[in-house]
Amino acid sequence: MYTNKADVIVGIQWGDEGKGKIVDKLALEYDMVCRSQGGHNAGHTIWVDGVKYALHLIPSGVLNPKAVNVVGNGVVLSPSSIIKEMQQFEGLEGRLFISDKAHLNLSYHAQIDQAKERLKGDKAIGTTGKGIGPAYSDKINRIGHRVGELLNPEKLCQTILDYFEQNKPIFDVMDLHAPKKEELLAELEGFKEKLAPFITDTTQMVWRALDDENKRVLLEGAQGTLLDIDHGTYPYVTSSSTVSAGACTGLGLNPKDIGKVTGIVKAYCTRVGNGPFPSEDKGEDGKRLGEQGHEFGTTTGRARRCGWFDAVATRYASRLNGCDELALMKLDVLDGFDEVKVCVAYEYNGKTIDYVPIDLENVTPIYKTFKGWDNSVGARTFDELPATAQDYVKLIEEISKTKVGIISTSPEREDTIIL
Ligand code: 2SA
Ligand code: MG
Repeated sequence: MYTNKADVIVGIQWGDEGKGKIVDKLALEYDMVCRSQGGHNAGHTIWVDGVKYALHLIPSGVLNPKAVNVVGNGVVLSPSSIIKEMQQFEGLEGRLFISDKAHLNLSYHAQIDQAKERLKGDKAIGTTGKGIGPAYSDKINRIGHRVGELLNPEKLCQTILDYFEQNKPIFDVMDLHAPKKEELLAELEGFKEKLAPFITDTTQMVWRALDDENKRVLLEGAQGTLLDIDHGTYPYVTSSSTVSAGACTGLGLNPKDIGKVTGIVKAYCTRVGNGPFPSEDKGEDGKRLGEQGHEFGTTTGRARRCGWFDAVATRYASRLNGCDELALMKLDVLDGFDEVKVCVAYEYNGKTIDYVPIDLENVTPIYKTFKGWDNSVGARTFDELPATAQDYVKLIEEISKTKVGIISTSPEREDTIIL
């Protein structure tokens, strides 16, 4: 039973670890690529034969003509966003499937998200403003609407109008108004027309692919472990389970279905939005990391906060996800620094600790400093790396207690070291 397993790719930091490069490569080797959580707050850009594709909700397997792509029940789906994304591709029917149990993320969710952020002032989370939190809140609150309901727009339209009626006092505070019935109905009918051929019971599909068809299945994570709703830096997190276990509930899989777990880490750290970030460098080095690493969000274009590699947080995240190995991305961005640092422990309440406490904002990082190196860029074997860069990688393995299996030394697909 359950001999054929699904492999998982998961972000180990605060998202933007460079999952795109790994997933693009792997998507060519898998028959099915699935998303299990998040929504159009995720995003990466893929270049194929000089053509640029922006992906937010559609799994990366879309660029492999032989792969089937699944948007699982754990995702919050913005119909307008996925319809726009779909326009980049031809012949998606039979290659893209959306779970009828996924929850709808509609335009009012984004309005609520943005209004709540405004009302929070300087306590704002720094969300992407895409309605992710409100859509998941409605799901957990049992007042959400599921993708399958799009198949009956009349009924869904009425349920949404009732929802606005029932919550009117709350929406009044936020200055939000119910959509007009005719406009809402027309919009929902448009969604049905475009999306109906793709809506199905994806749980059964994934089971069939694994159990009966012996297909290779990849589960593609979005965001990162430190943004996980339970295990991240709450409340400065996203609203979904970003860890590998979340990939089970988000697709209808069981823990025995999971095969290899690859954690993606960047050779330094970044985060967008607010919240604790112990190894952040607010000085020249942080600025330089941002410039050399082109650290601007693909979804919102925001500049990312930058800092040094946090090996303590990596060990925590690796244990949470059950990582078999780490893929260490963007090592070349560290080229040219006089010194490179790794956070190896925290000082917390006067003690040295090696774990991630609940109040991460109250730790001070303890660093090991390396003399910098110049030319890791483009290395394709471990031996080609400068000696200090090799030591850097070995220290990361040692403290995070996880093997580094892949090292990326440039955005080019070939500039990758496989260990
Ligand atoms: P939200 O909009 O409710 O999910 O925002 C809550 C927090 O989560 C952060 N967040 C992200 N941080 C980095 N990258 C994100 N998406 C990546 C991208 C895609 C990826 O490149 O756009 O790596 O999978 C992402 N999505 C949400 C957000 O900044 C808030 O701190
Ligand atoms: Mg990204």
